[in-house]
Amino acid sequence: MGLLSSKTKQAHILLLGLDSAGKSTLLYRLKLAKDVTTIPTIGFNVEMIQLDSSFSLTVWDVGGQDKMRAAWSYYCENTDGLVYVVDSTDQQRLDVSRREFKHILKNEHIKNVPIVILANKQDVPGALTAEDITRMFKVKKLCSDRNWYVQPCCALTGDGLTEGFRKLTGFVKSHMKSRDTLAFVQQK
Ligand code: G3D
Repeated sequence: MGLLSSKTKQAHILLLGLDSAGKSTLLYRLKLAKDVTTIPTIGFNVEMIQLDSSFSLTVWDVGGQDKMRAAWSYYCENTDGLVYVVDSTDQQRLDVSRREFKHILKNEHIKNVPIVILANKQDVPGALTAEDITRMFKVKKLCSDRNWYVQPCCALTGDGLTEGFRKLTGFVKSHMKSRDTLAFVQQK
């Protein structure tokens, strides 16, 4: 845990994925990681995490149950980055997850917004690999307008989580920078 300096830039991150993909587990695990600083928040499923001294991510887990999925698009406004969690062992619902993924990417508010897909539950034998998920979700095609990365991870042990969020931090920083530059040019 730590305090947020006034110089720290903040980004708003949406954490999506079907129910049981592992979103709560990974947020909890990140909180325990020694190379991650978390800042106390009042929300039940909101975590503020910091991987470098000048930048923090406020991560919103809006839930993945049927009725919550319908509301995902309402949370997209002012989002600087997306994390999409896939249960790499749930072959039965892979199609549903893929459909939701495709649908959310069409949202106007998150056009060009970078995304990290977490191929979770890699500890389970037979889990689909990050390469499998990349291919099955047609990530290259669907995310051709944005920076993206598919990170294998295990939310139970924390393996791969810091790497995934570091990757996202890098993407989000450059996304925010080019957005600010564009706004500055348009003002002139
Ligand atoms: P959600 O917040 O996306 O709905 P949860 O999902 O974080 O509640 O996780 C759903 C279940 O998956 C939990 O098991 C949790 O322990 C398990 N889980 C999450 N991440 C992993 C992982 O990396 N590996 C394995 N093996 N299991 C994981 P329960 O039994 O509590 O429902």
